[in-house]
Amino acid sequence: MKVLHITRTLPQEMLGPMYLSRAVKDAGHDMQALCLPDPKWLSKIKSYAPDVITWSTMTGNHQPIYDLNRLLKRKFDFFSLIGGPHVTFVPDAVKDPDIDALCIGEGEGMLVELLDRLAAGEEWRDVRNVAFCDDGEEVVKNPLRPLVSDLDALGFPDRDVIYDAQSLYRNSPRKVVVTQRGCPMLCSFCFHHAWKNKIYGARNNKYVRKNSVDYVIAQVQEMRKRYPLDFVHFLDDIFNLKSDWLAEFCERWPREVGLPFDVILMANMTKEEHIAQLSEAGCIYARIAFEAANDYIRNTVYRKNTERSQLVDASNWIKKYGIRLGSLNMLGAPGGTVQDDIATVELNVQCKVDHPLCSIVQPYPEFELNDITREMGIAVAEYDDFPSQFNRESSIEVKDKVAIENLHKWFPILVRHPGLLPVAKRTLDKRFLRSPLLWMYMLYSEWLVTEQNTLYNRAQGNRGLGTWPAIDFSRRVVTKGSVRVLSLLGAKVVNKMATRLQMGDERVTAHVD
Ligand code: B12
Ligand code: SF4
Repeated sequence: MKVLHITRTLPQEMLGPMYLSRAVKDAGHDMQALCLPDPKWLSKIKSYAPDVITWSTMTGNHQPIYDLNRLLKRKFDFFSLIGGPHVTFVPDAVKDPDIDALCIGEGEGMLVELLDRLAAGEEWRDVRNVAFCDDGEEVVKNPLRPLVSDLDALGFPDRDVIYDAQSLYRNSPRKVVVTQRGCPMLCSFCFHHAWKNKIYGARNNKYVRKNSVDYVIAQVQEMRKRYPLDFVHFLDDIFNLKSDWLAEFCERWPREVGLPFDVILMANMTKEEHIAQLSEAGCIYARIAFEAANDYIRNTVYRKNTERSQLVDASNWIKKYGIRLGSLNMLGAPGGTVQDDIATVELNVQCKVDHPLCSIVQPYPEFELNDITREMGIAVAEYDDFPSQFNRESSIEVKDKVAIENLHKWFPILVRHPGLLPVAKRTLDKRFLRSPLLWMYMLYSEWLVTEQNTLYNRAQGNRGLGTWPAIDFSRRVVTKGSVRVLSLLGAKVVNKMATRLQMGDERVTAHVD
C-alpha cells in the first residue's frame, strides 16, 4: 500500500510520522510525506496516487486538516486516516463522512495492521486502536493494543520520509531526537495524565518508557553518517528522569558521539550531580518548567508538585556549571490574577533566567485543567474555538484578561530588563496597545533566538559574518518580515484563484498558503 502523510512545514521536524514510516516500510508498504505549503502539492498527490492519506492532529490545527481532507476527497480516491492527540481526545471528528477512520493513541502497530487488511481487501473495522463512524452518529472506538513496551524494538525513525519532502530539515545541522515515551507526572495542563489514565488506563510502570543508551547513541551515529549533524535537541519531556540512565549517557556521549546538545529537565528530580554530568557531556542549554511562582497555582491548579526552592536550586546549579538557562512559564491560570503572573516574572528575575519562554494557558480537551475551567464556568465553549497558536491570547475568561495578555508580550523583556516593570505596569490594562506590544514581543523573541543561535554557532564551531548577532538578527527580521508580507499578498491571490475554481472554503486556502 502507498501511504502519504500530509503536514504543514512546522518549526521543528516531526518525529511521529518518522516512527510511523519506519513501521510501515519495515512491513513492506511504502510511505511518503508532503510538507505544505508546496506549490506542486496537487500534482504530487496525483502522481504518487496514495491508497491512504494520513494526518496528525493537535488541538488548534485540527480544523484546517479536516477541511483540507474534505477538499482532497472531492478530487482523489483514498482512505483517509487521522491520528495524534486531538482526535485521540476528541474522536467525534470521525462523524465527518470524509474521514474514514481515526487512530486512537500510539499508531505504529495499528497502521501496519490496517494497511495489511486494506491490501488484502479484508475488513478493517475491528483493528485495535481504530475509531470509525458509519452512520454519521455513533462513533465506534475499538479496544487499544498495549502500549509499545520496548521502544528500541521500534527501530530508528525513518527520517527520509520527512527529509525527502522538506529539505530544510535534512540540511539543518541541528536535529531532534527523543529517548522516551510517557511521563510519571500528573500536570493538569499537559496531555500525559489524560493519555495515561483516560485513554490507556495504564500505570507508570507501563506508561513511562525509555530507550537504552545503546539505542540513542547508535541512532545519532547513524544520523551523522547520513545527514549534516552538528547539534542534537533532545525533545524528552524530562531528560533527567532516571539518574542511572543519565549517568551512563553522560559518561558515554562525549566519547562515542561528542556533539553539543540541549535538554529539558524537571526541577523536582534535579540534583547538582545531574547538572555536573550534563555539563561535562556537552550540554549547553537546559530548560526548566517554572510555570508559575504562586505555590497554589503551580502545585494545586497545575499539579506541578515542585517546590519553589527546587526551581531556585536547579536554576542556580545550571548557571553555576555554565549552561544557558531557559524557563517555561504559563500565564492566565484559572483563578489567578495579573499579580500572580507578575510574581512569575519576578521568580524568573531571581533565577537569572537567560531565555524566558512564556505561553498563555490553554485547557485542551480532556486535560484536567479543562475540567477545572468547566467547573468554574470559564471553559472554551467548543473545542474548535482553540487558537491555532498558544502564545497570543487566552481562550478562557480569566480575571484581568487584557492585562495578562499584555503582560505576556512584556514577559521576556521584563525578565531580562526588570527595571522596565514600572513602565510595563502602566500599559497592562490598555487594550489598544495589544498590537504594538505584540510587535515588540515578536522582535524581542527574535533577539532571544539570535542569542540562542550565537550559543549554538559557538558550540558547533561556526564562524563568519553570518554568525554575528547583529547580522543574524537583521537577516532573521528582514526574511520573516518579507515572508509575512508575501504570504499575505499570496493568500489574496490564492483566495481569488480558489474562489474562481470554486474550491470553496477560504480557511482552507489560507492554511494551504
Ligand atoms: C515536539 C512537539 C511539538 C513540535 C513538533 C510537532 C510535531 N508534530 O511533531 C512543535 C514545536 C512544532 C509543536 C507545536 C505544537 N504543539 Co506540540 N508537542 C511536541 C511534543 C513535545 C513531542 C511530540 C513528539 O514528537 N512526540 C513523539 C512522537 C513519536 O509521538 P507523536 O507525535 O505523539 O506520535 C505518535 C502518536 O500520537 C500517534 N500518531 C500521531 N499522529 C498520527 C497520525 C496517524 C495517521 C496515526 C496512525 C498515528 C499518529 O502515533 C505516533 C507514534 O506512536 C508533544 C508532547 C509529547 N511529549 O508528545 C507536544 C504536543 C503534541 N503539542 C501540543 C500542542 C497543543 C501543540 C500546538 C498545537 C500548540 C499551539 N497551539 O501552537 C502546536 C501545533 C503545531 C501544529 N501546527 O501541528 C500538545 C497536543 C495536545 C492536543 N490536545 O492536541 C502536546 C501533547 C503537548 C501538551 N500540551 O500536552 N509541538
Ligand atoms: S512534567 Fe512536563 S511532560 Fe510531564 S506531565 Fe508535567 S508538563 Fe507534562
